[in-house]
Amino acid sequence: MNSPETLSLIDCHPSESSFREDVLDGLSREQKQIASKYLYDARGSKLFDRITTLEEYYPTRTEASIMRTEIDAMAEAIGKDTLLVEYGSGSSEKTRILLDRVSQNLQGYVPVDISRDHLMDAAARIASSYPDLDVRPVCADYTSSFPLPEFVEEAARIVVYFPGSTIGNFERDDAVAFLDRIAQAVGAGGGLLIGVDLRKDPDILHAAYNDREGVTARFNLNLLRRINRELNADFDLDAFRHEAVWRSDLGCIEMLLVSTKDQSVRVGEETFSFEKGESIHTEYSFKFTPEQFAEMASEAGFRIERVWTDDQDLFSIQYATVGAW
Ligand code: AVJ
Repeated sequence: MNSPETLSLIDCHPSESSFREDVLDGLSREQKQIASKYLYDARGSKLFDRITTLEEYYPTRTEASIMRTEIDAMAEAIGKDTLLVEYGSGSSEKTRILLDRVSQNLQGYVPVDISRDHLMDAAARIASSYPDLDVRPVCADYTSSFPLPEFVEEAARIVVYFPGSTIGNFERDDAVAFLDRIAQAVGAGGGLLIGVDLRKDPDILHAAYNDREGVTARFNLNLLRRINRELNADFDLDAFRHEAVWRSDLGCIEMLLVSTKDQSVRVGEETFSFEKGESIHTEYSFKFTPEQFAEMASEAGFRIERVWTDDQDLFSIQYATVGAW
């Protein structure tokens, strides 16, 4: 079924002007901020892939090991003739563990990602590894609404796969609103297979977001490089440093870019001033207790059916369904 020429793309890539508006708006705030989704340009996506292989970054390998251990139960939850929609598919490597087991049962696989080239590379690789699987990539910002391929009507159900604990990048209200949108998208009888990172010793968290090699620092600073290139700005990358701190008051890791001196930076026609020590907020990564996540999911209309964890309770994968409305 699959050859590179037949891999059709639904392209809803956000316009460059929304990036500009969001950056100008975010840098005008009292606490300067830029949404974490903008970390993932081509270089950012590559750096993130490297983060997932770091010794200190426990989530990816822990999630993969839970997948391998519990794959039969997950396959049973997903069922037959399901349309599997993956949000933020990235390099789709974890997906292979799932597809190795369920690809024959699926009606189709829809990887959704904001980084078009990364998406198309990954989708092409998946398509050639699973020649009988109908792969329909969608380039979109999955935090806003986007169309699913039309063949969705033929599916027995829709299951959204959302690994990586990216749900932790949303503040609580936004996370519930986002889960609510997933519930609407999959409809009654639909499901959500989601990776949810758990509360743990802050030292483990600190190490995971401040790796010794400095890959996370480069990932964070890449945002300024991207703004320089795409928005004609003049950030001095040597005058900002990466910081990631555990916020026990909020229950999250907060990632910042901190100005190391008083300076002003031009972005297009506008100028922004920074005091020494002033920061740009670039990411929250919330860590949940199982109860906290169940509460949020239920506010969005999901019921948690299964929770799988590793033997140290570092990470969880949860299966939730939408009942009849
Ligand atoms: C995959 C988005 C959940 O928050 O751990 C990794 C992103 N940021 N290191 C995370 C990230 C810094 C990652 N997410």
